[in-house]
Amino acid sequence: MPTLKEAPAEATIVSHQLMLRAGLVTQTTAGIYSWLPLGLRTLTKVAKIISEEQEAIGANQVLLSTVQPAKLWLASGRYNSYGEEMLRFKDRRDHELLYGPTNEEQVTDIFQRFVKSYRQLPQNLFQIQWKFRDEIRPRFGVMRGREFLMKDGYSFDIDKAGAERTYQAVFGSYLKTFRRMGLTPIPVRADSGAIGGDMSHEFQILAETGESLLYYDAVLDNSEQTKHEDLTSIYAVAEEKYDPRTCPVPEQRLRQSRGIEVGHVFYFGTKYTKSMGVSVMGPEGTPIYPEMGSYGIGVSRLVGAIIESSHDKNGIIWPESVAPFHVGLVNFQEEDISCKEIAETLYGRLCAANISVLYDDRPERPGVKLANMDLIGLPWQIWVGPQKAAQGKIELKKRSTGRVQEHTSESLMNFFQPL
Ligand code: 5CA
Repeated sequence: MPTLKEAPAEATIVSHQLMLRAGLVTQTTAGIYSWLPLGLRTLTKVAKIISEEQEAIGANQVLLSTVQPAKLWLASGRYNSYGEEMLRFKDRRDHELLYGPTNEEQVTDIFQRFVKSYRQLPQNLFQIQWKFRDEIRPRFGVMRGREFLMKDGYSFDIDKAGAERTYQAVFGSYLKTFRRMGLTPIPVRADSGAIGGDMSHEFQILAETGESLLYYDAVLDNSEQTKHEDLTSIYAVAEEKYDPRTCPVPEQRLRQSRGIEVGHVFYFGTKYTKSMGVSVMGPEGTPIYPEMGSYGIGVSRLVGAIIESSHDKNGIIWPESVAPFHVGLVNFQEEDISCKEIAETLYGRLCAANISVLYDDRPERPGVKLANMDLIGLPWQIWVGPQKAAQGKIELKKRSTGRVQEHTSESLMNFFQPL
């Protein structure tokens, strides 16, 4: 847990500063990061929530290789158009390879090997895998990296109606996914850019430091109760698409804010199946081109986005669902026999109750330990100090409110494990 007192000068936004100060990541080279123990624990929790919500809509997890042969992209026609963002290289046999920036071609190729009939449709596959995009301006830490972790999903349906149903199912799962991380997602109608296609939404998290400027209907600020069908159509667009003359939202209800794009969904029909010549036998005995969509979530970017939306001047405030540990146990006086006894007994009991605990028994000053605990932002802190210990008491602090309560070991265990 290599925490830092000061943020390195290169970090200009709060999430980047806090990720470095709390020792979540460390930079390898421009736009490329290594994940340290605390950061990896949160990244893993974010990935797990995403996987659970994908599985809940019937998608199956796979893990495709990061390296792809150029020939797949020559087949779709994207090898030349994708440009300098693609990291290309040759192996010792002079074969052209690339590090995947996205995987539409590769997944379509795999689909073709195993799916031959419309009876095997629909198929929905997803993975959580590293991507490389040689961004011109990598910045803001993991927010716009060159190497980054993405959840990418790909669906194949028999017809347009089926593809639209899948698109809607993924749309709904994204709302749930982001809400489980304590975020309020704003679905924004979008262009499909390099992925191509007919229908597309971005999922944006409001934040002052976001790279996109959004115009949206104020009802989206409290969209928790709004039905998902309405959310696909309530007005929200990025700056490039905003036109005051055609904007349907009355001025007093129009909001303007910056946002971080944490997800992006695309429906693009037969774009890849046609260009790559991938068909299946249809119900009429003639081949049909399956209708596709692809669906991305910025997994590593989300860690930054969550911090951007949940912190204070002292540090990160993790939502419980993604916190690296549930509780931080601070022993103020590691040499004091009764403090040590209380802290270690509690540690054992909490672990046995399946509550994840970070036990700080370093020989540091109490002030340093408390500042560190606030910085790393675990939802709960348990303080064990000699004065309270003499009365059989310990203290419990809730990071999000700052409120401190006195407890006995028994009442504390009941608090965390009410059964
Ligand atoms: N093939 C589609 C969907 S699977 C695709 O690649 N979509 S994407 O380009 O929009 O990327 C999906 C998500 O990855 C984005 O919404 C964003 O959250 C994240 N992302 C994209 N580029 C970066 C980057 N340079 N650094 C961190 N995250 C990124």
